[in-house]
Amino acid sequence: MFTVPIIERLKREEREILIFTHENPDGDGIGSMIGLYLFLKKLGKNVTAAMKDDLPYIYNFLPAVDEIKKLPIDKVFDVAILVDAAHKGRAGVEIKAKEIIRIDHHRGGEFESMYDYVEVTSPSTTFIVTQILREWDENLIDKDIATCLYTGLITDTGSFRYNNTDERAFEVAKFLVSKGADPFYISKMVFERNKLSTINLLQKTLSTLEIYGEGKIAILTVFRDFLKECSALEEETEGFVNFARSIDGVEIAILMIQKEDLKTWRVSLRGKGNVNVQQIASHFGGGGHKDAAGCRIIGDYYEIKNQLIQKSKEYLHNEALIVV
Ligand SMILES: [Mn+2]
Repeated sequence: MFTVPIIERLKREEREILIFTHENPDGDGIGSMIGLYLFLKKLGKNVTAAMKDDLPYIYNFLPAVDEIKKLPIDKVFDVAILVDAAHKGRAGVEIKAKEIIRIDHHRGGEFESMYDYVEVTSPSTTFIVTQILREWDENLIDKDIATCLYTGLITDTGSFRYNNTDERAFEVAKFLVSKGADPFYISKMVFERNKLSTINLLQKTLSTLEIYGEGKIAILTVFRDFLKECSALEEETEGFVNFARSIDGVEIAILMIQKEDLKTWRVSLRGKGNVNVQQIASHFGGGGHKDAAGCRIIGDYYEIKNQLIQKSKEYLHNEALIVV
C-alpha cells in the first residue's frame, strides 16, 4: 500500500514538533494547524501549535484555540510543520527548527524538505491534512478534528463556490461530516457572527469603490482611519474583497489595506475570469493562487493604486499572459 513519506517521518518522531501557519491566518491555515495538532496530540506526540498573530474572532469557536501559542518561540524545535503557506517566511517571524516540513496547496512555493506534501490542485490545505490523517489512522479523526478540517475546506472554497471546488472537495466534506463536522453550525460561526464594527467598516470601505478597465477591475480601500473610526481590527476586513469580486463583469478585484505605518499596503487580489491574479501579485513580490493572491507594497497610495490598475489592465489585454 502506498504510504505518505510525511506519515512515516512523523510516526517515528518522538521529539518536539511545532506546527505553524502564515501571518494574517485564515480558516485554512488555522484549521490545518489545529486539526493536525489535535491528531498528533492524541497519538501522544510532543506537539505545539503556534502562529504570529492573534486568533481572528470568527475562529474562536474552534477546539483547542486556547492552546495555540504565540510566535516567535525562543526554542529550537526538532521538526516544524508549516501548513498552508508557500515558504517559512510567510510565518512573519523567524522559526527555529532543525527541520521544516511543508504541507500546502499554494503554487510556486519553496521546497522545505523531502517530506513536504504539496498538492497545488487541492481545494484547501485541510483537504491535504485530511488525506494524510485518513491514511495514517482514520479512526482517530474525531468531531473536533473534523470541525477544524471542514472549516478550512469551506473558507478556502468560499463554501464550495470557487473554482477550486471539485468532486474531491465534496467527497472530503462528506467524510468530515460523517466524522462529526456540523456544516450549519460551522457556517454560522464563521460567516454569520459579524460585529457591528465590521459592518460599519464595510460601509466605509464600499464607499471607496472604483471601477476601471471597462468594468473589469474593481478596487476597494481600507484606510487606517477607517479602523479607528469604526473601532475595528484589521482582521475584520476578511472577505471584503469579495464584494468587489461579486460585481457583474468584474474579472479582477483588488482590496488595498493601509498598514499601521501608513505607507505599507497589504493588497488582496481576486480573480473571476481567465486572468491569473497570482501573476499580478508576483509582479509586486507576492504570491497565491490563480483566483486569490496577495502582496505588500510600500509607497504612495495613488502611485501604488495606479500601478495595480496598469498591471491588471496588461493582464486583461494580453492573451499571451493568460493561463487558463
Ligand atoms: Mn489555503
